Amino acid sequence: MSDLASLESEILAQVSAAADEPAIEAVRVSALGKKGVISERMATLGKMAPDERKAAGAALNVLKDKVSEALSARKAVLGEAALEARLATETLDMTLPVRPQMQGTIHPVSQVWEEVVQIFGDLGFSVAEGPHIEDDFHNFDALNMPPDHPARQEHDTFYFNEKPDGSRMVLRTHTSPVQIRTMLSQKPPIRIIAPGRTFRSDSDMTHTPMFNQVEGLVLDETTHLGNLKWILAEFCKAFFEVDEVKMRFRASHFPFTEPSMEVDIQYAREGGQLKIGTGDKWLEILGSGMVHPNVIRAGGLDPDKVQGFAFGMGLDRLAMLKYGIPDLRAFFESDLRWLRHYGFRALQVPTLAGGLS
Ligand code: 2U9
Repeated sequence: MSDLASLESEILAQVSAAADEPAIEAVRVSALGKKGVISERMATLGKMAPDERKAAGAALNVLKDKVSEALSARKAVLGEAALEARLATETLDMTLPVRPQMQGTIHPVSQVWEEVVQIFGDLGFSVAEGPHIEDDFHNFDALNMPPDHPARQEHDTFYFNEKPDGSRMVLRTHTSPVQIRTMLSQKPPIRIIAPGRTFRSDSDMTHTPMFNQVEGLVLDETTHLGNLKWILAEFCKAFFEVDEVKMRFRASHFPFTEPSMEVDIQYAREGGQLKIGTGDKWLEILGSGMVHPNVIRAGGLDPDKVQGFAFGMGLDRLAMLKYGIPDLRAFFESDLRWLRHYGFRALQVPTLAGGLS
């Protein structure tokens, strides 16, 4: 047997004997590595006569290819065997019961928020949003609430520290600044609702320092009180999911509307639950009115050309009424038992046409 042939059978025997990946790698290094036997033979080619070098070089290259192929093949066989061994030990017991998964719920305020957005969306309103931290102009001045207005007092409103110019930012006390911003940035006709968080320094069974409101604003050239009454009636029927609802509009006063009206709906108490749409009791659900000319002017519009109505209601209060939830404070305590009890499985909201979407 030639020298090269015996080297070949020696290396191929080592390859076959390699029992795992490190062993294969060791064979590779000893044969094909920089100081491996084949590489060393290659290094001697330079000293040979040209004819001899040609033949010996070709033979060494053949050997190199054979060894590389043998190494790859052995590696594949070992890899396959290792996988088989792993699969044999790592069995999965498909009969084991699955781990219980915690399922969250939709907060009643989120549910009611979506319901209100859906209903007013069906009525042609779009949703507007704005910052929670506001300046005096958008939260008070523009809404016809002069500096001496009681709502601006320290104990009613959350104020930030004074800025160098002496002004103070506030946590918005209503979502009305959103409508002012919309008036200043869009041309009438305007038909928007502004749902969102609001903040007042207040806390008892029916008041929390943070609460959610939804306000609406419609402005164009001819919008009148009749339109307001129709929109609110359609909203109440869709929201409380009843065919008829009796409403009462009581004269009231808000700085930003003139005339102003508080709106009550009729209800009955049945088995400790409120039943909306029937009965002989009155429940106040919202405030409304025709937008005050001063507010239209502050919004950059001409009150001789533009008119319309606005309304406001508490989203949290709507949730309490519709879903029979007694204490407002519990809404924001993140008590899991409360959330599981009053929360919703998935968002399903009533449409104006009736039914759920
Ligand atoms: C603009 C012009 C007018 C919004 C209005 C009410 C009446 C109202 C309360 C209901 C319960 C607030 O959450 S609550 O305490 N809101 O009674 N809100 S009219 O009037 C506006 C708003 C913006 C530019």
